[in-house]
Amino acid sequence: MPMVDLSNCDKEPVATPGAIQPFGALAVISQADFKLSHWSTNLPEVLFSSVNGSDWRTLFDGASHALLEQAMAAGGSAAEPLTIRSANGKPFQAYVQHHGEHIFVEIGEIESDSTAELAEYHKRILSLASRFEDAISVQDVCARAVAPMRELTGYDRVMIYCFHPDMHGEVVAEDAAEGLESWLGLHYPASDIPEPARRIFLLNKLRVIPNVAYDAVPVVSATGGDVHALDLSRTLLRSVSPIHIEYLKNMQVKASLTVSLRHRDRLWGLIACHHYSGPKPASHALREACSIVGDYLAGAIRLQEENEAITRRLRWKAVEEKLVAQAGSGAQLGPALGQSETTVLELMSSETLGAAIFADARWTLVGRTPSPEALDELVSWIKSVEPGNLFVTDSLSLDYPPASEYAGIASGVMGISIPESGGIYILWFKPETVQTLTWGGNPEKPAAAGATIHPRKSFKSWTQAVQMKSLPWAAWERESAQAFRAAVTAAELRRQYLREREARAEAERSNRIKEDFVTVISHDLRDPLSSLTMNLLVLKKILTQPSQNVAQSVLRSMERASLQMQSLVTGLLDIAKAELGEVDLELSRTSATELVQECLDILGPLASGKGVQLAGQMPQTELFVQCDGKRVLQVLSNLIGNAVKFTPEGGSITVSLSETPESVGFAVADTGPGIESHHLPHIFDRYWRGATQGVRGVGLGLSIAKAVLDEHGSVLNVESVPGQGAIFSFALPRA
Ligand code: BLA
Repeated sequence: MPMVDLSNCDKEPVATPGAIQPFGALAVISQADFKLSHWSTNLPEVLFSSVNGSDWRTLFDGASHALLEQAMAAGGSAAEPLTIRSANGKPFQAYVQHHGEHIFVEIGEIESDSTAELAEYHKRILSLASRFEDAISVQDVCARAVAPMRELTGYDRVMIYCFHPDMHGEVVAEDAAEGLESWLGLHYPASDIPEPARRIFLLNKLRVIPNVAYDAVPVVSATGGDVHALDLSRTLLRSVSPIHIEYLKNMQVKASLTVSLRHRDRLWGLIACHHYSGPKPASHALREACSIVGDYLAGAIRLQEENEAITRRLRWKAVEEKLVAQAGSGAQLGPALGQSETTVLELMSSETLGAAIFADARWTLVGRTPSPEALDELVSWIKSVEPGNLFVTDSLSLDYPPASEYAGIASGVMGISIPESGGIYILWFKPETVQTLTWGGNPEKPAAAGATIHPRKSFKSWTQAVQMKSLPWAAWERESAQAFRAAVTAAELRRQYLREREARAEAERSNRIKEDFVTVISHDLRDPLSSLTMNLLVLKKILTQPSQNVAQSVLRSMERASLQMQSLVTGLLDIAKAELGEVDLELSRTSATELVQECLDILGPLASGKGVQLAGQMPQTELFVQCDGKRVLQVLSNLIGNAVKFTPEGGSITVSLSETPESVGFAVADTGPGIESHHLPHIFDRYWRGATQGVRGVGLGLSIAKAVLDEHGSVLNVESVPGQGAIFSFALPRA
């Protein structure tokens, strides 16, 4: 059997059937000219008077003209019927109402003693309403309503039918005559009550079908116009769509009365009353009573919903407050929200079994979640499909197939993003819940005969497994997520502000320390050191006698020590100044070739003294760079000095220059022991000495070299293969 397109149900002309049910007659008067524009073909027969042209007055007696005119002028409302008489004096009830360009006059038999009936209903309504007072839930309210409602109306079955967010419905309460099979808990697809029918329930609270097996009475137009243009949605008599009649007949229903339960412009559900034992008229008093019960019930449901919402809101607000306090306690955001006493999981319903927080570039996971790698991919997909800050689905793998791998963990996902705070994501997960909905009849199989759609014949329940789907996210869960998003955004902004303030204070503190350090070295240490060195030199000059040889040697050693100290102090000062940004480079066009040559000249003797070969490798043409020559010389001689220190006898050191269009590269390569890779990150630390004990001053020299190159906007690179040597290199811009 081909699948039937159920969206066709939405195309049924429900509001404009061009016919009425036969429990009354209809006269439609044009607002423009007060002429009769349409009437139901049973009108003459009901009134025992013929329709003559377009003058509606000919239908009624003189006294009724005034009554009707008054009602028409007043705008009309169908609430209270007027008693009018036909031209030959027979009394009728008439309901007059305006809608669009028309005035609708619905005419019916006079009912006996409506007032007494209504008084009786009134008592029952009050007692029914008082039962709602101590109800504890929506479910409870509905359960309390059905039996009194059945007693009051006398129908064989009274159900409360509630619409789910996708507009499919469920029977949430039921009271039925003995012997009837229960439909409580059954689900029905949205197409059973198409959208146009639902829309009418927002305008017209009541729908009465006193006899399902009726013959529709056509409506005709005085001008021969299209009767299907006439909107009958506000009338009581509007004829029922044949599809729905067939549906009711399939259900063995002989008469029905339906009352809408609405919250302003939202159709919450219906009270559906079925009668199986035969046709059942609904008097004016009964309709009024049902309408009032509908109002009470809708109000009581709303109250419960609001109570539930308030309770939930209070709970989640308390959770939110705790979470924000935890987040503000200084710990990182992820652990604060996911690994503390209260976690983000508690913001959602108990079906939410996992949550993941992405903050500070890492995931913190709570409960059952996909892996961090899967989460990275999921988030980038969400970013590509949802530009907003909230993403919600209860069937993730439908749009995102990779998620079918972890449907058992995350078929439902709700996510919030807080891009303002450095890209924070919080996701919540609901597992796949293979829901077994018990449908009243197979919703996908209405019998299709030819091009016409017919409703199902079988109402045997069957279960439908909805796979790869989680339980839906409730409106309050979205609300909770969004409120939490706002709270975290505010808290994060505040944290960022505090963090920045702290960092600023820290930077100021460390600068002050460096400044103090520079002052101490430059004055308090350097001055006495200089004077010491000077005095040593003087002493050396005075002590010239051979007997003073011992003293001489002591002096020489003191001199070496003091010179070394002085160079150390100068070095420290250089670094401190460089870090404070106080080095004034004297940039000029300098010959790189000459710089290297100079270094080779200075350090050549040192190298050959150690039995190490020192050689230059430079292009023929002289290369020029933009730099502070004195300082770069310091750097180069430092690097070469180190190389000499580390290279064992017989080894070699090569100082080379290379060129690119923009820069000149300097490299000092040695054949020493090299540097272990795990030492590489530390060699620029100030006092690092490497594994080779006893060789002094290396660390400081390299830090200075690095600082000087930093100032030049250059970087000191090092490569080394342990056992084969090391290469230090840097580049300077060409001049
Ligand atoms: C109308 N269908 C309705 C109404 C109800 C239901 C309550 C409105 C009642 C009324 O107008 O009197 C359905 N009734 C139910 C259900 C239960 C119940 C689910 O008691 C459960 C216990 N119907 C179909 C299909 C189509 C369809 C497949 O099953 C479409 C092709 C159409 N239903 C349909 C139409 C109406 C309707 C067109 C409007 C009838 C009208 O107002 O003219």
